[in-house]
Amino acid sequence: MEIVLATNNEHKLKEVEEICKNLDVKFILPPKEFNPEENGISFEENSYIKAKAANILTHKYTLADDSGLCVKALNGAPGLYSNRFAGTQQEKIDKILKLLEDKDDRSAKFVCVMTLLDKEGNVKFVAKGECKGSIVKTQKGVNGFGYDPVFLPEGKTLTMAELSEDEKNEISHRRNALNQVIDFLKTLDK
Ligand code: ITT
Repeated sequence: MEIVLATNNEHKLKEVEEICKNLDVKFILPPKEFNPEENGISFEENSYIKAKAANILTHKYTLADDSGLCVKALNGAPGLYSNRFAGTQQEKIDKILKLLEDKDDRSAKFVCVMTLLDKEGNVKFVAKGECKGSIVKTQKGVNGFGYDPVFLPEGKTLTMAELSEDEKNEISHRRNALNQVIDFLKTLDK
């Protein structure tokens, strides 16, 4: 089965491909015109906007991933705006660390909402995955992407960016959402 992964983020593609490597699914990226305006007010809405935009261009099964980091002491920010929180990724990380400087409660979670559309653009499945943890005081690690260097997953002693690719993919919000999508895809085979 061929599925368009409605993203411009190559890290997401790599993680999704790795998690699904034993399945009979080939992920392809949308054409370069894919540039949806993510103007929804929830992960669910933005996930649908991305999936629909890619489906209109390709008329194929489409999967979108809208994700972000939600920090409790910041009332859930950057959340939906994780990618637009500041300029470079380093500036985004610096901004989080600065905002949390005097905060005792550093709990946070990564959220991922995946939307699967069929060829006709109908919603077939929506899944939400989370990964709970906290924000460390000093960034560590170079693996993964985004906010991984400042995120300490619950029960771990290493940041997400210090974990190996496989270790991240075992516990991530993306893994969690994708497991549900995979279970759904298996029901289509029957
Ligand atoms: P697409 O919209 O093209 O899929 P994007 O990177 O803009 O790519 P989002 O709108 O979903 O994706 O924004 C998610 C941001 O949240 C992303 O740019 C990262 O900064 C952060 N993020 C999401 N998943 C993450 C992960 O696994 N590790 C670290 N940061 C993550």
